[in-house]
Amino acid sequence: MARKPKTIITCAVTGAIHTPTMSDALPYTYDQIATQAIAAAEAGAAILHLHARDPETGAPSINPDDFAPFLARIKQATDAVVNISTGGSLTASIQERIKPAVTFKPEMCSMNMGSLNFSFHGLAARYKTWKFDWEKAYVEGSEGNIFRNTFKDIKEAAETLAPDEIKFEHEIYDVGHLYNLKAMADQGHFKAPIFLQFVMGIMGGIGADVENLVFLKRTADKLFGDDYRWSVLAAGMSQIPMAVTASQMGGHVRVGLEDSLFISRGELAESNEAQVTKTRHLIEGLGHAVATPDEAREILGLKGGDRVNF
Ligand code: KMH
Ligand code: ZN
Repeated sequence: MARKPKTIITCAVTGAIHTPTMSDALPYTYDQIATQAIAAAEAGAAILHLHARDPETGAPSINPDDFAPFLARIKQATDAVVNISTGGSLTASIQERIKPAVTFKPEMCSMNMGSLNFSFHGLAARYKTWKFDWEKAYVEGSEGNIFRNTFKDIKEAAETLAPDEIKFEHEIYDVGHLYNLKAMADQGHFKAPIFLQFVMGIMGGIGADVENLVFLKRTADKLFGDDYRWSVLAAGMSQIPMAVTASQMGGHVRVGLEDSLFISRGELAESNEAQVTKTRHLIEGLGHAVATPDEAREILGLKGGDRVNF
């Protein structure tokens, strides 16, 4: 009998949605981001999806200077694949957003495949006081956010990054984004195997449920045949249940405090590592092995950790 393919766990360590008030575990200093990323890798995350933050205030940052300190530490301490976000701001231009990836030339970076309303304003009502001044307006203001990713933006990002041979984590927030990707792949912008991250449960995108996942996967099969690999991230409480579902359907999984602050219903996670460990145990308990970083490199066709610029 053919062996089951291994499951890649990505850990998205801090992101740009949650704020320090929401959980004491959310890392934002260079040391906290490095320490939690390294622990997540040791627990079984083969890929680390990384955003930066201002180390004083915890506000999301896309300044390459805020990435450099933790990238160096992570590289020294782990063999994990580093994936740098190009979606760390809902207001900056695409050229600003890709600067960290252009600077550090990681093995992977995110590539958001369409424009959408992108909101988390509903979270604001849960907090009466805030740790930092910027947080309340940031969270409430997301009610008016459009996350802009036009065809021209995506083309500019793909063309600028093409010489660096970075594998994209294509963020697919809805079924139409698969068609956007197909059109651009047909124009030669992306190399097989393409890597899809089905993003489920963001307000503005598709909801996190099994029927929707089956529809996304069926559509991807129709459009990309054997030329793709896929993973699921579900926002909030659905995170770990949908990750386990994806693994049972032959997909890869993404967890981490970027996408959910919880370890179980109503209980905050102590760390990224805790979410990775729980997910790993569930996946392994159901008979799937978890991929090492080198196995993830093989599955996704990555350039190698020795060809990055950090
Ligand atoms: N925070 C996720 C819902 C990116 O970094 O480019 C989407 C994301 C986007 O990870
Ligand atoms: Zn991200």
